[in-house]
Formats: sequence, structure tokens, C-alpha cells
Amino acid sequence: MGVKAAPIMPARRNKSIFSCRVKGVLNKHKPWIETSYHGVITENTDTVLLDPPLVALDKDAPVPFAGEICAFKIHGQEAPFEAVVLNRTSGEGQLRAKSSIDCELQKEYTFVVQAYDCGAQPSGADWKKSHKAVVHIQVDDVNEFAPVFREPVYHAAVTEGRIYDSILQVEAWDQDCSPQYSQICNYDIITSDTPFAIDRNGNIRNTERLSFDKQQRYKIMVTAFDCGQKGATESAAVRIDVKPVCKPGWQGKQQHFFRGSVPSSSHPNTAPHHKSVW
Ligand SMILES: [Ca+2]
Ligand SMILES: [Ca+2]
Ligand SMILES: [Ca+2]
Repeated sequence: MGVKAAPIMPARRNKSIFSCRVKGVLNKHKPWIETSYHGVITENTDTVLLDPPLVALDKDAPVPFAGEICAFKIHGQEAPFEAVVLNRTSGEGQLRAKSSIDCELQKEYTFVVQAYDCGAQPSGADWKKSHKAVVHIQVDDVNEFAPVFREPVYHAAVTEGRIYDSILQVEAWDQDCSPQYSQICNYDIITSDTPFAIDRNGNIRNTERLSFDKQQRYKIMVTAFDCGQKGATESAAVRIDVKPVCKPGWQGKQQHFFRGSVPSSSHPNTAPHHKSVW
């Protein structure tokens, strides 16, 4: 081994010296990119809009290879993005998603990008790389999900003759990732001609006094809208039972009974009167 290796050593050293000289002449500068980029991508698409645009500059331009940009590389744990060179001479690049971007799974990404020139020779040897730039990407939401009611059916009971501020509250939720497309902005009663109204928080109230004799049960259908105007696919049913008020005759009897059964010891003011009677 040692005997065979000895003659090769000088040859390798010579090649190395030659290579350095070529590099010094032909590829003097490393590419330059901005220090940071901000990107926006709409979920379910693959195009990233970068600000500023991704362009690498190389002072060796217009020297072939040394002044051209051959690659952008991305460093970052599992960043699902790639950067491609659109134009080697101008250094223009584009950032794209490699796989599906889902806002509901991840809303933003941060990683590092680096530009590489084409080296000193057609083989790409002696390439230089730029400094590392930080890329921050924000994922824009698409209104894919409709509001869903927490319960398919709601029940409540009211006493006839009363106006309630809120008989009950229904609630819907939405799976989208942004406030605009996930917050519930409005509720609506689908059933027509009902003595009920619903507010933007899902509170249902009666708009007139209800009568047990007239109708003992109401069933109304309600829907919900997210702030992007997308309506619930499934409406919810709300059942409201009307209870009769207590009969005045019965109430009077109760009061009479109550008065008569009060122990005299708990009402010292009336005790002498009771004593005189009995
Ligand atoms: Ca260069
Ligand atoms: Ca939505
Ligand atoms: Ca979405």
C-alpha cells in the first residue's frame, strides 16, 4: 500500500494547486441574496409570493458559471418547500411548496435559504455559496369548512305570557384556520313565521307572548354563517315547549294554607293575637 501510494501523492498535490489558481481567476465572488424574506402562500396551492423577490446576484457576472446562479438550497427541519432557479444569468428564483400546504395543520414556516453559483468550470467545481437568509412564510386560509352546530337538536321550555331575553343559546363552530373563515358571524332562523328571533351570538328569544292554549310546542330550524358568509351544511333543530302559568285559584289556596301553618313562635308580633283567639 505505502509503496503504491507514494508516487501518487505529488500528482494530487499538483492538481490541487492548479485548481486553486483556476478558482481564484474564474470564481472570485460568492452570490449575494437579501438577509430575510417574507412569503405568503395560499393553502392547497404551491406558489409562494416572496417579498422581496428571490434574486441572487453574483459580481462575477457576466463570466459564465462563476457569475451564474445554479441552485438555491433550503435548510430547515422538514420545511415542505423548494427553491428553483428560473434564470441562471439573472439569478432569479422561485420558492414553491413540495407537498400540500394545509393551514389547518400549520399556519407558518421559518427556514433558511442559500444561493449557489455555478462554479469555475462547466463541471460546477469550486462553486461558492451565499450567506444564509431567513425565510418566513405565512399560510393564507381558504374557506373550506362550513360551520357545524355543537348539538344537532336543542330543547328548551318557556312559561307562557313571558318575554325572554334569551330562551337558549345555540352554538356552531368551524374548522378553518383564520378568524375570518372560522368565526361565526351570524345565526339565522330558517323556519318562517315563528314568534322567535336569534342574535349573532346564537341567543334565541321570543318576539311575542306565547299562549299554552294556542300552541304548546314550537320546532324551528336554525343555521349559522362564518365570517366568510359560508353557511352551515346541516341546520340545527330547536324545540321549545310552552308551559302554562299556575292557575290563580290554586295560588290563592297555597297562600292561605301557608299563612295558616306558620308556627306562632316564629312570628312573635302575631303571637299575642293568636293566643287571644285560641
Ligand atoms: Ca461567483
Ligand atoms: Ca369556514
Ligand atoms: Ca381552510
